[in-house]
Amino acid sequence: MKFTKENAVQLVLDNCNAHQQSLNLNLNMGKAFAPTNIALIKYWGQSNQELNLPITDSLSIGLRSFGAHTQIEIIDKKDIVILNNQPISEDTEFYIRIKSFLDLFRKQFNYNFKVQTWVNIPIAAGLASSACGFAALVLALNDLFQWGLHKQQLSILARLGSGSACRSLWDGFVYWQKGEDVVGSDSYAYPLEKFIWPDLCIGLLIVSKEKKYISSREAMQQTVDSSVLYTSWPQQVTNDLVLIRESIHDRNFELFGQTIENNAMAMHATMLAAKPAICYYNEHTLLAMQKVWSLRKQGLLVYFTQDAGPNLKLIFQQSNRAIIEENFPCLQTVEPFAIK
Ligand code: 2P0
Repeated sequence: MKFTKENAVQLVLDNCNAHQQSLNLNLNMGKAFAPTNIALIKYWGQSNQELNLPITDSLSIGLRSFGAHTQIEIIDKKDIVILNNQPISEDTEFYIRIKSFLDLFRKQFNYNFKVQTWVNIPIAAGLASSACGFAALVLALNDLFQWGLHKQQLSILARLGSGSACRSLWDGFVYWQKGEDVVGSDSYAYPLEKFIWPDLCIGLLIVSKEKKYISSREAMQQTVDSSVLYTSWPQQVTNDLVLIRESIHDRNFELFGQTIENNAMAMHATMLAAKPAICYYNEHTLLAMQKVWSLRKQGLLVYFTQDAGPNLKLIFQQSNRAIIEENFPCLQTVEPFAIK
């Protein structure tokens, strides 16, 4: 019998006795914030599409001030979804995705919900808005029903909404272990709390706010199924995870930047070799990359990473912030480890 998302939800909730705890509804309203995350060593390719199980481990960084605030209430009639104060129509992909996710919980909790989310990043522009969105939704459900679930379990639930959402429950460096269990009970993320890097800066370089032309989910599958370069990807990730851990441990910024940039380029190379090719760059992306390379040639330590969209995230240290912002006037800089 196929193990479904519903089975996976039931497994998590049964283990924590959530049915009983749900009798303590939190005044019919749950609230939460989840930061978006940027993958430094990417997740690209699934071993199980139903459960969003990844082929490799991955490592990300939480963006603290950028993310999703979500509020969830129980209502009488059908689900209402509101994004940034705009009601979302029922025939949109966005509404259907949220509703389908809520359906996973209706076997245990047969309610309808009003979900309001405020996201302060461009939607669907490769800045992981679905990651923080699903993470915030799961946290808000946990608050509403007072499940008291451990973050590990919440990470599993968030993964069922969107793979990278399982990493969006923490600030700082976060590691998603792919796990070995075929039903995903050990495929969750956890924070690398010991490691902080106070002068690390991430600059969001938005070159386009357009919706991506192919979803990450489809693009991943197309790459796994048809790209001859994909066979080398798991080994690339294994090597890069060793390098990035070493660089974080030693605060070796050059190794850190090189590893991240190379990992992103290698991921996009696997996509370019897919049939048909998947290309998330546009001309502005390439110009920005060339500018980064040219600045590096001049001795400035700046690197980039790119996800499933044309935007770049620049990586640099606080000491170079002013000069980098001068070179990229529209850059939005985040300091993931600055003291709150
Ligand atoms: C990541 N990405 O590790 C990789 C790197 C994009 C490139 O996870 O289900 O947001 O489409 O929301 O998890 C993007 O995919 O997938 C992703 P969907 P998800 O962050």
